[in-house]
Amino acid sequence: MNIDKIVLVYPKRDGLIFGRAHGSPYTLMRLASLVPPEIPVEIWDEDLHPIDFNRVTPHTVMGITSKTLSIDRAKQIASDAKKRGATVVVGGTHVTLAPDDVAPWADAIVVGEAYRTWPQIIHDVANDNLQPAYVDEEWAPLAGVAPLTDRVIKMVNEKKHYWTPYLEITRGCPRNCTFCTAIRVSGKIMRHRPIDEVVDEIARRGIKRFFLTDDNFGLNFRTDPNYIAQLFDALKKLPLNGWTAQAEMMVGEFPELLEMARHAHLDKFFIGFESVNAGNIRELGGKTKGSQEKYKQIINEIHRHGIGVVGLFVFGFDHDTPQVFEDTWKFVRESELDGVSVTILTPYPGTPQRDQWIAENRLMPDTPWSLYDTSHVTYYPKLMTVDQLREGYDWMCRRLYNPASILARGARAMRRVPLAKERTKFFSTFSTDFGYRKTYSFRDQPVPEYGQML
Ligand code: B12
Ligand code: SF4
Repeated sequence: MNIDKIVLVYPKRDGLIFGRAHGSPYTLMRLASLVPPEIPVEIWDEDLHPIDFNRVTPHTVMGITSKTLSIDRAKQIASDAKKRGATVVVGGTHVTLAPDDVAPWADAIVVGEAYRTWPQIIHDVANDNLQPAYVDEEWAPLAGVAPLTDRVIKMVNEKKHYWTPYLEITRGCPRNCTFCTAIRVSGKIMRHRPIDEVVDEIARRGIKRFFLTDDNFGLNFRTDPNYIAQLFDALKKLPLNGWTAQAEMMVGEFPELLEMARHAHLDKFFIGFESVNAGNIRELGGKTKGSQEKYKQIINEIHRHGIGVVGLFVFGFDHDTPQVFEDTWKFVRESELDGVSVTILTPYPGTPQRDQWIAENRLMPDTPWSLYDTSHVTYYPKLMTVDQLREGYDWMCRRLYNPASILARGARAMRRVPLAKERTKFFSTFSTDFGYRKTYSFRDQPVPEYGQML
Protein backbone atom coordinates (compact mmCIF):
# COMPACT_ATOMS: atom_id res chain seq x y z
CA MET A 1 0.00 0.00 0.00
CA ASN A 2 1.11 3.51 -0.73
CA ILE A 3 0.99 5.24 2.70
CA ASP A 4 -0.15 8.88 2.41
CA LYS A 5 0.30 9.58 6.14
CA ILE A 6 0.64 7.97 9.53
CA VAL A 7 -1.48 9.39 12.35
CA LEU A 8 -0.90 8.46 15.97
CA VAL A 9 -3.93 8.93 18.20
CA TYR A 10 -4.24 9.55 21.94
CA PRO A 11 -7.91 8.91 22.87
CA LYS A 12 -9.60 11.64 24.87
CA ARG A 13 -10.46 11.71 28.51
CA ASP A 14 -9.07 14.69 30.37
CA GLY A 15 -9.62 17.62 27.97
CA LEU A 16 -7.98 20.99 28.48
CA ILE A 17 -6.92 22.85 31.60
CA PHE A 18 -6.69 26.61 30.92
CA GLY A 19 -6.21 25.97 27.19
CA ARG A 20 -3.49 23.33 27.47
CA ALA A 21 -3.64 19.55 27.81
CA HIS A 22 -2.33 17.83 30.91
CA GLY A 23 0.80 16.11 29.66
CA SER A 24 2.68 15.76 26.40
CA PRO A 25 1.91 12.64 24.30
CA TYR A 26 5.34 11.22 25.00
CA THR A 27 4.58 7.64 23.94
CA LEU A 28 3.36 8.86 20.58
CA MET A 29 6.29 11.28 20.22
CA ARG A 30 8.72 8.37 20.57
CA LEU A 31 6.73 6.28 18.05
CA ALA A 32 6.39 9.19 15.60
CA SER A 33 10.17 9.57 15.71
CA LEU A 34 10.52 6.04 14.31
CA VAL A 35 8.54 6.91 11.18
CA PRO A 36 10.86 7.19 8.16
CA PRO A 37 11.35 10.87 7.16
CA GLU A 38 9.78 10.39 3.72
CA ILE A 39 6.40 9.44 5.27
CA PRO A 40 4.30 12.30 6.73
CA VAL A 41 3.43 11.69 10.38
CA GLU A 42 0.99 13.49 12.70
CA ILE A 43 -0.02 13.16 16.35
CA TRP A 44 -3.74 13.57 17.02
CA ASP A 45 -4.24 14.18 20.70
CA GLU A 46 -7.98 14.08 21.31
CA ASP A 47 -7.53 16.03 24.53
CA LEU A 48 -6.39 18.96 22.32
CA HIS A 49 -8.62 18.67 19.22
CA PRO A 50 -11.53 16.48 18.10
CA ILE A 51 -10.50 13.91 15.50
CA ASP A 52 -11.10 15.06 11.94
CA PHE A 53 -12.22 11.82 10.32
CA ASN A 54 -12.53 13.68 6.97
CA ARG A 55 -8.73 13.55 6.83
CA VAL A 56 -8.67 9.76 7.16
CA THR A 57 -8.26 8.00 3.80
CA PRO A 58 -7.73 4.40 2.64
CA HIS A 59 -4.00 5.28 2.50
CA THR A 60 -3.86 6.38 6.14
CA VAL A 61 -2.23 4.21 8.78
CA MET A 62 -3.72 5.02 12.17
CA GLY A 63 -1.89 3.92 15.32
CA ILE A 64 -3.89 4.22 18.55
CA THR A 65 -2.43 4.03 22.04
CA SER A 66 -4.50 2.30 24.68
CA LYS A 67 -5.02 2.35 28.41
CA THR A 68 -7.74 0.19 29.90
CA LEU A 69 -9.97 3.13 30.83
CA SER A 70 -9.86 4.55 27.30
CA ILE A 71 -10.07 1.32 25.31
CA ASP A 72 -13.77 1.74 24.50
CA ARG A 73 -13.06 5.15 23.03
CA ALA A 74 -10.11 3.63 21.11
CA LYS A 75 -12.49 1.02 19.70
CA GLN A 76 -14.92 3.68 18.50
CA ILE A 77 -12.11 5.67 16.85
CA ALA A 78 -10.85 2.49 15.17
CA SER A 79 -14.31 1.69 13.86
CA ASP A 80 -14.80 5.20 12.40
CA ALA A 81 -11.34 5.16 10.80
CA LYS A 82 -11.90 1.72 9.30
CA LYS A 83 -15.18 2.89 7.74
CA ARG A 84 -12.98 5.33 5.81
CA GLY A 85 -10.67 2.54 4.74
CA ALA A 86 -7.72 3.25 7.06
CA THR A 87 -5.42 0.57 8.43
CA VAL A 88 -5.70 0.56 12.22
CA VAL A 89 -2.92 -0.60 14.55
CA VAL A 90 -3.49 -0.57 18.33
CA GLY A 91 -0.70 -0.76 20.91
CA GLY A 92 -0.03 0.20 24.51
CA THR A 93 -0.93 -0.94 27.99
CA HIS A 94 -4.38 -2.43 27.49
CA VAL A 95 -3.41 -4.43 24.41
CA THR A 96 -0.33 -5.71 26.19
CA LEU A 97 -2.40 -6.83 29.17
CA ALA A 98 -5.47 -8.08 27.31
CA PRO A 99 -4.59 -8.74 23.64
CA ASP A 100 -7.67 -10.89 22.99
CA ASP A 101 -9.90 -7.98 23.95
CA VAL A 102 -8.54 -5.84 21.11
CA ALA A 103 -7.51 -8.28 18.37
CA PRO A 104 -11.07 -8.71 16.98
CA TRP A 105 -11.44 -5.04 16.03
CA ALA A 106 -7.89 -3.90 15.09
CA ASP A 107 -6.09 -4.68 11.84
CA ALA A 108 -3.01 -5.35 13.95
CA ILE A 109 -2.26 -5.37 17.66
CA VAL A 110 1.08 -4.56 19.25
CA VAL A 111 1.89 -6.35 22.48
CA GLY A 112 4.72 -5.10 24.69
CA GLU A 113 7.30 -2.62 23.46
CA ALA A 114 7.19 -1.29 19.93
CA TYR A 115 10.62 0.19 19.41
CA ARG A 116 11.39 -2.69 17.06
CA THR A 117 7.93 -3.83 15.94
CA TRP A 118 6.58 -0.40 14.90
CA PRO A 119 9.20 0.13 12.13
CA GLN A 120 8.48 -3.45 11.03
CA ILE A 121 4.73 -2.70 10.91
CA ILE A 122 5.27 0.36 8.72
CA HIS A 123 7.43 -1.74 6.42
CA ASP A 124 4.81 -4.53 6.33
CA VAL A 125 1.92 -2.16 5.56
CA ALA A 126 3.92 -0.61 2.73
CA ASN A 127 4.47 -4.13 1.35
CA ASP A 128 0.86 -5.31 1.84
CA ASN A 129 2.03 -7.84 4.38
CA LEU A 130 0.55 -6.62 7.69
CA GLN A 131 0.38 -9.36 10.33
CA PRO A 132 -2.48 -9.50 12.87
CA ALA A 133 -0.17 -9.35 15.92
CA TYR A 134 3.32 -8.09 16.76
CA VAL A 135 4.88 -9.03 20.07
CA ASP A 136 8.07 -7.73 21.71
CA GLU A 137 8.47 -8.73 25.34
CA GLU A 138 12.23 -9.22 25.31
CA TRP A 139 12.89 -5.99 27.21
CA ALA A 140 15.92 -5.21 25.03
CA PRO A 141 18.51 -2.56 26.04
CA LEU A 142 17.37 1.05 25.60
CA ALA A 143 20.59 2.45 24.10
CA GLY A 144 19.97 4.27 20.85
CA VAL A 145 16.25 3.48 20.98
CA ALA A 146 13.83 5.93 19.33
CA PRO A 147 15.51 9.28 20.00
CA LEU A 148 12.99 12.08 19.50
CA THR A 149 13.43 13.64 16.07
CA ASP A 150 13.46 17.40 15.53
CA ARG A 151 10.48 16.97 13.17
CA VAL A 152 8.41 15.56 16.04
CA ILE A 153 9.62 18.04 18.66
CA LYS A 154 8.66 20.92 16.39
CA MET A 155 5.30 19.43 15.43
CA VAL A 156 4.17 18.81 19.02
CA ASN A 157 5.26 22.21 20.34
CA GLU A 158 5.09 21.11 23.98
CA LYS A 159 5.54 24.58 25.46
CA LYS A 160 2.45 25.89 23.71
CA HIS A 161 0.10 22.93 24.12
CA TYR A 162 1.01 21.03 27.28
CA TRP A 163 1.47 21.65 30.99
CA THR A 164 3.77 18.71 31.76
CA PRO A 165 6.48 17.27 29.53
CA TYR A 166 7.22 13.57 30.17
CA LEU A 167 10.60 11.86 29.84
CA GLU A 168 11.80 8.27 30.06
CA ILE A 169 15.18 7.59 31.68
CA THR A 170 14.79 4.06 33.05
CA ARG A 171 12.23 1.35 32.42
CA GLY A 172 11.11 -1.70 34.39
CA CYS A 173 10.46 -2.81 37.97
CA PRO A 174 11.24 -6.21 39.49
CA ARG A 175 8.89 -5.87 42.49
CA ASN A 176 5.65 -7.33 41.14
CA CYS A 177 3.20 -5.80 43.62
CA THR A 178 -0.01 -7.78 43.17
CA PHE A 179 -2.06 -4.89 41.81
CA CYS A 180 0.53 -3.33 39.47
CA THR A 181 0.96 -3.73 35.73
CA ALA A 182 4.56 -2.47 35.56
CA ILE A 183 6.21 -5.85 35.28
CA ARG A 184 4.09 -6.73 32.23
CA VAL A 185 4.16 -3.28 30.60
CA SER A 186 7.78 -2.26 31.21
CA GLY A 187 9.47 -5.56 32.13
CA LYS A 188 11.01 -7.09 35.20
CA ILE A 189 14.56 -6.01 34.37
CA MET A 190 15.47 -2.42 35.20
CA ARG A 191 16.97 -0.86 32.05
CA HIS A 192 18.64 2.54 31.64
CA ARG A 193 18.88 4.97 28.76
CA PRO A 194 22.42 6.20 28.15
CA ILE A 195 22.91 9.48 30.01
CA ASP A 196 24.19 11.38 26.97
CA GLU A 197 20.97 10.48 25.11
CA VAL A 198 18.85 11.77 27.99
CA VAL A 199 20.80 15.03 28.15
CA ASP A 200 20.61 15.48 24.39
CA GLU A 201 16.83 14.93 24.43
CA ILE A 202 16.25 17.46 27.22
CA ALA A 203 18.38 20.04 25.42
CA ARG A 204 16.72 19.57 22.03
CA ARG A 205 13.21 19.70 23.54
CA GLY A 206 14.16 22.83 25.46
CA ILE A 207 12.24 21.63 28.51
CA LYS A 208 12.91 23.15 31.92
CA ARG A 209 10.68 20.82 33.95
CA PHE A 210 9.59 17.24 33.39
CA PHE A 211 7.91 14.21 34.96
CA LEU A 212 9.66 10.87 34.57
CA THR A 213 7.58 8.04 33.11
CA ASP A 214 9.82 5.52 34.96
CA ASP A 215 7.71 3.29 37.22
CA ASN A 216 10.29 3.05 39.96
CA PHE A 217 13.19 5.40 39.30
CA GLY A 218 14.05 5.32 43.01
CA LEU A 219 14.84 1.61 43.04
CA ASN A 220 17.99 2.44 41.06
CA PHE A 221 19.37 4.19 44.16
CA ARG A 222 19.92 0.71 45.55
CA THR A 223 20.44 -1.39 42.42
CA ASP A 224 22.60 0.96 40.35
CA PRO A 225 23.89 3.90 42.41
CA ASN A 226 26.75 4.58 39.97
CA TYR A 227 24.37 5.18 37.09
CA ILE A 228 22.25 7.44 39.28
CA ALA A 229 25.28 9.42 40.49
CA GLN A 230 26.48 9.95 36.91
CA LEU A 231 22.99 10.94 35.81
CA PHE A 232 22.69 13.50 38.62
CA ASP A 233 26.14 14.88 37.75
CA ALA A 234 25.04 15.41 34.17
CA LEU A 235 21.63 16.92 35.04
CA LYS A 236 23.20 19.30 37.56
CA LYS A 237 24.74 21.20 34.66
CA LEU A 238 21.43 21.76 32.84
CA PRO A 239 19.29 24.90 33.27
CA LEU A 240 16.31 23.03 34.79
CA ASN A 241 13.63 24.45 37.08
CA GLY A 242 12.80 21.06 38.58
CA TRP A 243 11.71 17.51 37.85
CA THR A 244 9.69 14.75 39.41
CA ALA A 245 10.29 11.01 39.72
CA GLN A 246 8.39 8.02 41.06
CA ALA A 247 10.17 6.10 43.77
CA GLU A 248 9.79 3.77 46.68
CA MET A 249 10.49 4.94 50.19
CA MET A 250 13.96 3.42 50.52
CA VAL A 251 15.39 6.41 48.60
CA GLY A 252 15.37 8.01 52.06
CA GLU A 253 18.18 5.65 53.05
CA PHE A 254 20.64 7.20 50.57
CA PRO A 255 21.51 10.68 51.89
CA GLU A 256 24.43 11.22 49.51
CA LEU A 257 22.33 10.49 46.45
CA LEU A 258 19.52 12.66 47.81
CA GLU A 259 21.95 15.53 48.14
CA MET A 260 23.12 14.97 44.56
CA ALA A 261 19.47 14.73 43.46
CA ARG A 262 18.74 18.17 44.86
CA HIS A 263 21.71 19.66 42.98
CA ALA A 264 20.45 17.88 39.85
CA HIS A 265 17.19 19.91 40.26
CA LEU A 266 15.03 16.93 41.31
CA ASP A 267 12.41 18.65 43.46
CA LYS A 268 9.67 16.08 44.01
CA PHE A 269 9.35 12.35 44.59
CA PHE A 270 6.08 10.52 44.13
CA ILE A 271 6.38 7.74 46.68
CA GLY A 272 4.16 4.67 46.70
CA PHE A 273 3.54 4.13 50.43
CA GLU A 274 0.38 2.42 49.17
CA SER A 275 -1.09 1.63 52.60
CA VAL A 276 -0.89 2.62 56.25
CA ASN A 277 -2.32 -0.81 57.09
CA ALA A 278 0.53 -3.17 57.96
CA GLY A 279 -1.75 -6.15 57.18
CA ASN A 280 -1.30 -5.51 53.46
CA ILE A 281 2.43 -6.19 53.13
CA ARG A 282 2.03 -9.27 50.95
CA GLU A 283 0.40 -7.14 48.24
CA LEU A 284 3.18 -4.53 48.31
CA GLY A 285 6.03 -6.57 46.82
CA GLY A 286 8.30 -6.14 49.86
CA LYS A 287 8.90 -2.44 49.29
CA THR A 288 7.04 -1.14 52.34
CA LYS A 289 5.77 -2.63 55.54
CA GLY A 290 2.94 -0.30 56.46
CA SER A 291 4.90 1.24 59.36
CA GLN A 292 3.71 4.81 59.77
CA GLU A 293 6.64 5.82 61.97
CA LYS A 294 9.08 4.66 59.28
CA TYR A 295 7.10 6.55 56.61
CA LYS A 296 7.38 9.75 58.64
CA GLN A 297 11.13 9.34 59.17
CA ILE A 298 11.64 8.84 55.44
CA ILE A 299 9.53 11.89 54.54
CA ASN A 300 11.53 14.00 57.00
CA GLU A 301 14.81 12.73 55.61
CA ILE A 302 13.82 13.56 52.03
CA HIS A 303 12.58 17.00 53.13
CA ARG A 304 15.91 17.57 54.85
CA HIS A 305 17.46 17.55 51.37
CA GLY A 306 14.98 20.12 50.07
CA ILE A 307 12.97 17.61 48.03
CA GLY A 308 9.17 17.39 48.25
CA VAL A 309 7.17 14.18 48.73
CA VAL A 310 3.82 13.30 47.18
CA GLY A 311 2.42 10.22 48.95
CA LEU A 312 0.48 7.63 46.95
CA PHE A 313 -2.09 5.47 48.77
CA VAL A 314 -4.37 2.70 47.54
CA PHE A 315 -7.59 1.62 49.30
CA GLY A 316 -9.48 -1.65 49.21
CA PHE A 317 -6.84 -4.32 49.89
CA ASP A 318 -8.14 -7.50 51.44
CA HIS A 319 -6.99 -6.45 54.92
CA ASP A 320 -8.60 -3.00 54.73
CA THR A 321 -11.65 -2.22 56.85
CA PRO A 322 -13.43 1.19 56.83
CA GLN A 323 -10.96 2.21 59.54
CA VAL A 324 -8.26 2.58 56.84
CA PHE A 325 -9.70 5.94 55.74
CA GLU A 326 -9.51 7.55 59.20
CA ASP A 327 -6.03 6.09 59.68
CA THR A 328 -4.78 7.42 56.35
CA TRP A 329 -6.28 10.86 56.95
CA LYS A 330 -4.61 11.01 60.37
CA PHE A 331 -1.30 9.99 58.82
CA VAL A 332 -1.59 12.62 56.08
CA ARG A 333 -2.29 15.34 58.66
CA GLU A 334 0.70 14.39 60.76
CA SER A 335 3.18 13.61 58.02
CA GLU A 336 3.91 16.93 56.28
CA LEU A 337 3.38 15.40 52.83
CA ASP A 338 3.51 17.97 50.03
CA GLY A 339 0.79 16.31 47.99
CA VAL A 340 -1.36 13.20 48.22
CA SER A 341 -2.81 10.79 45.66
CA VAL A 342 -5.45 8.32 46.77
CA THR A 343 -6.86 5.62 44.50
CA ILE A 344 -9.19 2.66 44.75
CA LEU A 345 -7.52 -0.68 44.09
CA THR A 346 -8.30 -1.63 40.49
CA PRO A 347 -7.90 -5.18 39.19
CA TYR A 348 -6.30 -4.43 35.83
CA PRO A 349 -6.05 -7.29 33.38
CA GLY A 350 -2.81 -9.24 33.65
CA THR A 351 -2.30 -8.63 37.37
CA PRO A 352 -2.14 -11.30 40.10
CA GLN A 353 -4.84 -9.30 41.91
CA ARG A 354 -7.31 -9.78 39.07
CA ASP A 355 -6.52 -13.51 38.77
CA GLN A 356 -7.20 -13.96 42.47
CA TRP A 357 -10.50 -12.14 42.37
CA ILE A 358 -11.66 -13.95 39.25
CA ALA A 359 -10.93 -17.21 41.08
CA GLU A 360 -12.91 -15.94 44.07
CA ASN A 361 -15.74 -14.66 41.84
CA ARG A 362 -15.32 -11.13 43.21
CA LEU A 363 -15.25 -8.99 40.05
CA MET A 364 -18.38 -6.91 39.53
CA PRO A 365 -20.12 -8.19 36.43
CA ASP A 366 -20.54 -5.98 33.34
CA THR A 367 -18.31 -3.17 34.59
CA PRO A 368 -17.29 -1.03 31.60
CA TRP A 369 -13.54 -0.58 31.13
CA SER A 370 -14.02 3.19 31.41
CA LEU A 371 -14.63 2.68 35.15
CA TYR A 372 -11.17 1.14 35.52
CA ASP A 373 -9.89 4.61 36.33
CA THR A 374 -8.83 3.94 39.96
CA SER A 375 -11.61 6.08 41.40
CA HIS A 376 -14.48 3.61 40.93
CA VAL A 377 -15.13 0.33 42.73
CA THR A 378 -15.00 -2.57 40.27
CA TYR A 379 -14.88 -5.59 42.64
CA TYR A 380 -16.32 -6.82 45.93
CA PRO A 381 -13.97 -5.88 48.78
CA LYS A 382 -13.32 -8.42 51.52
CA LEU A 383 -13.73 -6.60 54.84
CA MET A 384 -16.06 -3.79 53.79
CA THR A 385 -19.08 -3.38 51.56
CA VAL A 386 -18.89 -1.75 48.15
CA ASP A 387 -20.69 1.29 49.59
CA GLN A 388 -18.25 1.57 52.48
CA LEU A 389 -15.30 1.58 50.09
CA ARG A 390 -16.97 4.08 47.77
CA GLU A 391 -18.12 6.39 50.55
CA GLY A 392 -14.83 6.14 52.46
CA TYR A 393 -12.96 7.08 49.30
CA ASP A 394 -15.27 10.03 48.65
CA TRP A 395 -14.88 11.17 52.26
CA MET A 396 -11.11 11.04 51.88
CA CYS A 397 -11.08 12.94 48.56
CA ARG A 398 -13.37 15.66 49.87
CA ARG A 399 -10.98 16.21 52.78
CA LEU A 400 -7.83 16.06 50.71
CA TYR A 401 -8.81 18.01 47.64
CA ASN A 402 -10.88 20.86 48.98
CA PRO A 403 -9.14 24.15 48.09
CA ALA A 404 -8.36 24.96 51.74
CA SER A 405 -6.54 21.64 52.26
CA ILE A 406 -4.63 22.03 49.01
CA LEU A 407 -3.60 25.57 49.89
CA ALA A 408 -2.49 24.55 53.38
CA ARG A 409 -0.32 21.71 52.05
CA GLY A 410 1.03 23.93 49.26
CA ALA A 411 1.84 26.80 51.61
CA ARG A 412 3.70 24.40 53.89
CA ALA A 413 5.66 23.05 50.93
CA MET A 414 6.49 26.59 49.74
CA ARG A 415 8.10 27.32 53.12
CA ARG A 416 10.79 24.79 52.21
CA VAL A 417 11.57 26.52 48.90
CA PRO A 418 14.48 29.00 48.91
CA LEU A 419 13.33 32.56 48.20
CA ALA A 420 15.22 32.76 44.90
CA LYS A 421 13.34 29.75 43.54
CA GLU A 422 9.83 30.62 44.74
CA ARG A 423 8.67 31.94 41.38
CA THR A 424 9.67 28.83 39.40
CA LYS A 425 8.39 26.39 42.03
CA PHE A 426 5.02 28.03 42.69
CA PHE A 427 3.14 26.30 39.87
CA SER A 428 4.50 22.83 40.56
CA THR A 429 3.82 23.13 44.28
CA PHE A 430 0.08 23.43 43.82
CA SER A 431 -0.46 21.73 40.45
CA THR A 432 -0.11 18.14 41.69
CA ASP A 433 -2.95 18.35 44.20
CA PHE A 434 -5.14 20.36 41.82
CA GLY A 435 -4.48 17.67 39.17
CA TYR A 436 -5.73 15.00 41.58
CA ARG A 437 -8.76 17.13 42.36
CA LYS A 438 -9.57 17.11 38.65
CA THR A 439 -9.01 13.35 38.40
CA TYR A 440 -11.38 12.84 41.31
CA SER A 441 -14.00 14.93 39.52
CA PHE A 442 -14.52 12.01 37.11
CA ARG A 443 -15.90 10.17 40.10
CA ASP A 444 -19.15 12.11 39.93
CA GLN A 445 -19.65 11.90 36.20
CA PRO A 446 -21.86 9.32 34.56
CA VAL A 447 -20.02 6.99 32.20
CA PRO A 448 -19.97 8.81 28.85
CA GLU A 449 -21.49 7.16 25.82
CA TYR A 450 -19.23 7.01 22.78
CA GLY A 451 -20.93 9.93 21.02
CA GLN A 452 -20.79 12.16 24.11
CA MET A 453 -17.03 12.03 24.37
CA LEU A 454 -16.40 14.97 22.04
C1 B12 B 1 2.97 9.03 31.89
C2 B12 B 1 1.80 8.24 32.42
C3 B12 B 1 0.60 8.90 32.57
C4 B12 B 1 0.38 10.33 32.13
C5 B12 B 1 -0.05 10.28 30.64
C6 B12 B 1 0.47 11.44 29.86
C7 B12 B 1 0.35 11.22 28.40
N1 B12 B 1 -0.15 12.20 27.73
O1 B12 B 1 0.72 10.17 27.87
C8 B12 B 1 -0.75 10.79 33.08
C9 B12 B 1 -0.17 11.32 34.37
C10 B12 B 1 -1.73 11.81 32.52
C11 B12 B 1 -1.40 9.43 33.38
C12 B12 B 1 -2.66 9.31 33.84
C13 B12 B 1 -3.24 8.10 34.14
N2 B12 B 1 -2.64 6.91 34.14
CO1 B12 B 1 -0.86 6.62 33.55
N3 B12 B 1 0.89 6.21 33.23
C14 B12 B 1 1.92 6.86 32.76
C15 B12 B 1 3.19 6.00 32.79
C16 B12 B 1 3.92 6.34 34.09
C17 B12 B 1 4.17 6.14 31.65
C18 B12 B 1 3.63 5.90 30.23
C19 B12 B 1 4.68 6.33 29.24
O2 B12 B 1 4.62 7.42 28.71
N4 B12 B 1 5.72 5.50 29.03
C20 B12 B 1 6.82 5.77 28.13
C21 B12 B 1 6.47 5.38 26.71
C22 B12 B 1 7.63 5.66 25.79
O3 B12 B 1 6.23 3.98 26.69
P1 B12 B 1 4.81 3.29 26.70
O4 B12 B 1 3.73 4.25 26.95
O5 B12 B 1 4.91 2.08 27.56
O6 B12 B 1 4.63 2.80 25.17
C23 B12 B 1 5.35 1.73 24.62
C24 B12 B 1 4.46 0.52 24.32
O7 B12 B 1 3.37 0.39 25.22
C25 B12 B 1 4.02 0.69 22.91
N5 B12 B 1 2.83 1.48 22.57
C26 B12 B 1 2.08 2.29 23.34
N6 B12 B 1 1.09 2.83 22.61
C27 B12 B 1 1.21 2.38 21.36
C28 B12 B 1 0.47 2.64 20.20
C29 B12 B 1 0.86 2.05 19.00
C30 B12 B 1 0.09 2.34 17.76
C31 B12 B 1 1.98 1.18 18.96
C32 B12 B 1 2.41 0.58 17.69
C33 B12 B 1 2.70 0.92 20.13
C34 B12 B 1 2.31 1.51 21.31
O8 B12 B 1 5.12 1.38 22.31
C35 B12 B 1 5.80 2.21 23.24
C36 B12 B 1 7.27 2.02 22.97
O9 B12 B 1 7.70 0.71 23.22
C37 B12 B 1 2.56 4.57 32.82
C38 B12 B 1 3.41 3.54 33.51
C39 B12 B 1 4.46 3.03 32.59
N7 B12 B 1 5.68 3.14 32.98
O10 B12 B 1 4.17 2.58 31.48
C40 B12 B 1 1.25 4.80 33.55
C41 B12 B 1 0.01 3.96 33.20
C42 B12 B 1 -0.08 3.82 31.70
N8 B12 B 1 -1.09 4.77 33.70
C43 B12 B 1 -1.97 4.09 34.25
C44 B12 B 1 -3.12 4.65 34.87
C45 B12 B 1 -3.99 3.67 35.66
C46 B12 B 1 -3.42 5.99 34.76
C47 B12 B 1 -4.63 6.72 35.36
C48 B12 B 1 -5.95 5.99 35.32
C49 B12 B 1 -4.23 7.09 36.79
C50 B12 B 1 -5.28 7.84 37.57
N9 B12 B 1 -5.57 7.36 38.74
O11 B12 B 1 -5.81 8.81 37.14
C51 B12 B 1 -4.66 8.02 34.52
C52 B12 B 1 -5.52 7.88 33.26
C53 B12 B 1 -5.54 9.14 32.45
C54 B12 B 1 -5.91 8.92 30.99
N10 B12 B 1 -6.64 9.84 30.44
O12 B12 B 1 -5.56 7.94 30.36
C55 B12 B 1 -1.69 2.61 34.20
C56 B12 B 1 -2.52 1.96 33.09
C57 B12 B 1 -3.13 0.66 33.48
C58 B12 B 1 -4.04 0.19 32.41
N11 B12 B 1 -4.29 -1.09 32.44
O13 B12 B 1 -4.53 0.90 31.59
C59 B12 B 1 -0.18 2.60 33.98
C60 B12 B 1 0.40 1.39 33.22
C61 B12 B 1 0.51 2.71 35.38
C62 B12 B 1 0.40 1.45 36.19
N12 B12 B 1 1.51 0.79 36.46
O14 B12 B 1 -0.64 1.02 36.62
N13 B12 B 1 -0.54 8.43 33.16
S1 SF4 C 1 7.17 -1.10 43.25
FE1 SF4 C 1 5.76 0.33 42.19
S2 SF4 C 1 6.17 0.04 39.98
FE2 SF4 C 1 7.11 -1.69 41.07
S3 SF4 C 1 5.55 -3.33 40.97
FE3 SF4 C 1 5.25 -2.23 42.93
S4 SF4 C 1 3.72 -0.61 42.49
FE4 SF4 C 1 4.51 -1.38 40.51
